[in-house]
Amino acid sequence: MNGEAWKRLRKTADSISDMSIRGAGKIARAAANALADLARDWDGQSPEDLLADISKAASILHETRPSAVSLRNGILLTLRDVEKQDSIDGMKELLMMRSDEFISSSHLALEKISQFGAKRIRKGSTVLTHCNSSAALSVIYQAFKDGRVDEVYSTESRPWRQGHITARWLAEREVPVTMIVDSAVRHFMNDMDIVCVGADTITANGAVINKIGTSQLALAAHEARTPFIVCAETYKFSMETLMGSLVEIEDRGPKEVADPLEPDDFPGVRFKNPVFDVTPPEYINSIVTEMGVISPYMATEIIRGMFQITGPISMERGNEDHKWFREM
Ligand code: RUB
Repeated sequence: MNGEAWKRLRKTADSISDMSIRGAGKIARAAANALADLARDWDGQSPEDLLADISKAASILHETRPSAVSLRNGILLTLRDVEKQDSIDGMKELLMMRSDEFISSSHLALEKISQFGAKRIRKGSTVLTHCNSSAALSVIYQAFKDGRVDEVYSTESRPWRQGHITARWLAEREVPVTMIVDSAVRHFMNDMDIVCVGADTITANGAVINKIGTSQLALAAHEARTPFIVCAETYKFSMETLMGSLVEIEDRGPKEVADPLEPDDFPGVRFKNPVFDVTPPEYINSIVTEMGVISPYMATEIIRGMFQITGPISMERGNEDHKWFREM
């Protein structure tokens, strides 16, 4: 098997692990691309070997951020029906086609989300955003170009400070932007006209899992009666939650919290660093997807459509999708 192709795949996996590639959409597209790249150069002998290598590659990529539903869905959509092909060429072609489809449909989704979401922002608005979401920024920037946004407030987004990326990105495009620390959110909420954030995962009951601190923004927005909208492509909706699974929250360890010191500089101190939190649907006005602007309570409809589930969902369906992933 082509060693260079494996090296490239592991490099993508490392870039996702160390956050050089981050954000739900970007990691999903990177994984889809890495799988296609591996398939293109695969030079083994049997379809069984190809399937085994695809499954190994899928597991390596999935392990990088195992709780990221976008990553899982990006992989599953890329691999859909590949095992049903009876030749190596057939499998490779289908996988590469699915990968292209996933990547281009995910770009198109962002374009549609920007158009739909911008209309939810009234002229003269000050918008608050959190972390660094391509989907939320696509909406905010479209609204700015349409003359609807006067100013954006961007939280710093500790511990990793993705808010710095957001603030710079907006400033480069001449969008007036103010950065605040996360704990200043309630202090400023009455000055905001709308809160606009992205999502890592959306569950079957309409809860949104996004960067830690998102639920505090939602709570403060709810108290101030400020609309709170979430911008997310449909592949961020989780099928597993329809079958009862709970979404695991990633903990990235003490280093990011202790920063700039080392965890060892705090003798006797324990650290917790959950990097996502859960915002319940009652605090969310709408979710802007490429399928339209929906109520969070419509999440099941999106999940059924995306995974082509008609009628009752079977447990086999969940097991079927698990087949690609194994302990690495
Ligand atoms: C990023 C984050 C983003 C969502 C959506 O977290 O929480 O809001 O991933 O991003 P991290 P996008 O930096 O830990 O990946 O809209 O770009 O998919």
